[in-house]
Amino acid sequence: MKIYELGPAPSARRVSIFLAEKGIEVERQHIDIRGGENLSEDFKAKSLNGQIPVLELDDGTTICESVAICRYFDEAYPTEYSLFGNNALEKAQVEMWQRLVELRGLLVAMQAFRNISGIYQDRENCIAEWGEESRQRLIEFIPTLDKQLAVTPYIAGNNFSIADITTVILCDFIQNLEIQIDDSLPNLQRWYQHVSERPSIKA
Ligand SMILES: N[C@@H](CCC(=O)N[C@@H](CS)C(=O)NCC(=O)O)C(=O)O
Repeated sequence: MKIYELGPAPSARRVSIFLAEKGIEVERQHIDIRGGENLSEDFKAKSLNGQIPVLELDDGTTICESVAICRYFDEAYPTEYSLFGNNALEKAQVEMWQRLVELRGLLVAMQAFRNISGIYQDRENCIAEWGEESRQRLIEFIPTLDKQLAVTPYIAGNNFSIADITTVILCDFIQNLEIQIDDSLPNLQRWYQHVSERPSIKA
């Protein structure tokens, strides 16, 4: 079993934090995404979305999309406490927040960064105005997280979950967009300091 990744890239880090939380170690292979290694036919044969991270199982089966990879490990290596929720209500709340943070937060942040910086202009049409619009939508979404954390200790409720992992990744990534978690977001600030102490996230 092997994970193709670039360690500090947000989607790869999401899987790494998840694995560290579960205490699972997996062989890694570095992929030079800036240099376009993920654009090769060999890599695209492994990854349906042409991106990292990709998990390759011993029988050659490959899985892309970071949450799908986390889901595989959650099911294949069950522990007493699941980061995807532990009863019907918790599972639905984790799924709801996971989707909200991903669709309204992380993907929008990535679109903003890619389109403003033009970092991947060798492989996609970058539209600066779309990047700015995405950045603005992200700024409008972030207070939703602060509001939620005023009433629950973690993003999806009383327990740390994959929704917290996605939110940590988002909070770190928005620094690339010059968006700060400032004093206008006291609950998000408190939560961020608290979860940053977890060994999985410190690593
Ligand atoms: N939705 C995907 C996003 C994956 C993604 O955006 N990967 C980036 C690195 S964080 C990548 O491979 N970028 C290179 C490219 O798009 O060419 C996931 O969660 O796995």
